[in-house]
Amino acid sequence: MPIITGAKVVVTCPGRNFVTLKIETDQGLYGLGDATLNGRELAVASYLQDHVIEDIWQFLYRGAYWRRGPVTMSAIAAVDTALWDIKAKIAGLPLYQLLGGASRQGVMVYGHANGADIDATIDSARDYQQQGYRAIRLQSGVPGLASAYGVSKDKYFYEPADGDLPRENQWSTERYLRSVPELFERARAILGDDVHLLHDAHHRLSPIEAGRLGRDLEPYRPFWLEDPTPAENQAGFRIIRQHTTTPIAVGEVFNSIWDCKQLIEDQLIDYIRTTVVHAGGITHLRRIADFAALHDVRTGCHGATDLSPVCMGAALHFDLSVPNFGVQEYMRHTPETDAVFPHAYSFADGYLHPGEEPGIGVDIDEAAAAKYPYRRAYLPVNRLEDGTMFNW
Ligand code: CS2
Ligand code: MG
Repeated sequence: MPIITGAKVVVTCPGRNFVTLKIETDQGLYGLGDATLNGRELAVASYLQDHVIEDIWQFLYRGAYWRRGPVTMSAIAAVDTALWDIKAKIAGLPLYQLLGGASRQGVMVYGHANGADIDATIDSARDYQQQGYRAIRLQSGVPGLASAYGVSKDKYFYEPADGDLPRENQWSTERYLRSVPELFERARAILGDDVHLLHDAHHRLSPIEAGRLGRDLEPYRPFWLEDPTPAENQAGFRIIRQHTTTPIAVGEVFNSIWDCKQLIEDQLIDYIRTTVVHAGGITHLRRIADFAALHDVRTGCHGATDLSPVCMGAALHFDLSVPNFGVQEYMRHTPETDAVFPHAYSFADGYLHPGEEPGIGVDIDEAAAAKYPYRRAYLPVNRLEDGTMFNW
């Protein structure tokens, strides 16, 4: 068996910041793990460089006095993913084979259609449909609001962390709740019945407002309504459930099974969005998925651009293997990012496949990474129209 000889942290910014852990062995084999935490990249880099040197998940999790939290769990995830990568490379198998083999032929992904208004959003969705996507997320600008989170200026590439200091967006729940049902009504009429339509509320609603939105969207049969309300108060989701049959997805900001225990146990959600990097790696994500399966909850891993190709590769092996897979988010990375992280995964007919290379099938070109030094970038914050700091 190869012996671990070292670990290094690569921080690079090919258009956006990524933190990657590389664990090296005495036999030239190495494993990679994504450790990117959007807007807090250097905190995880420091955690890895200064505190994490061991290789066992339980030791890292249970041995730490300050357990959980996004920084700790992203660091543990990077170690865990890199070790799975090494193990699969030693076995000479793509990682999904070590996870029990493929449960399906491909991983259904959803793309991001967005636009300044409803027409532009539907145009963008048609474009995705023509490219073969079977599931599409719809986000549109809200009439009367200058900007909206999740709506890109670029047709394909969207980067929410765009300011050296946090940008401020304006928010109006009333305007938003009026505009989304209209978007879905028109989209369903134009795009037809054979495409899954998704929407992300980005934690902007109270439970009762979310219940109303879910109910208003029911005639258009959304695949899911994501992050309707902040999930610190897990019991709040009961109110949403009492008012709508629209499926609910949550969890991109969760980092442990404890964050979703009640939501899953009480069947208050339909999709759990935790993913490899922010939820403790493959090892912990499998535990969450198994727990979810017992309660009829399916997976729907977060896959925005701040989840590096290393995370995407690992997530695809996980997705291919878990029985209760639902969908995988797929926001394409820029050509610069793809060049830093050459990968075996590929898209065809609405599905991604992780490829057959041993390990997770994603590499890092360290010389290319070195050309892009870290640049500070923050996610925006929200204020209501009267300037109140938005509370939800
Ligand atoms: C979004 C992301 O992809 C999503 O569902 O919620 O844009 C998310 O806000 C960013 O990944 C935050 O880092
Ligand atoms: Mg989201």
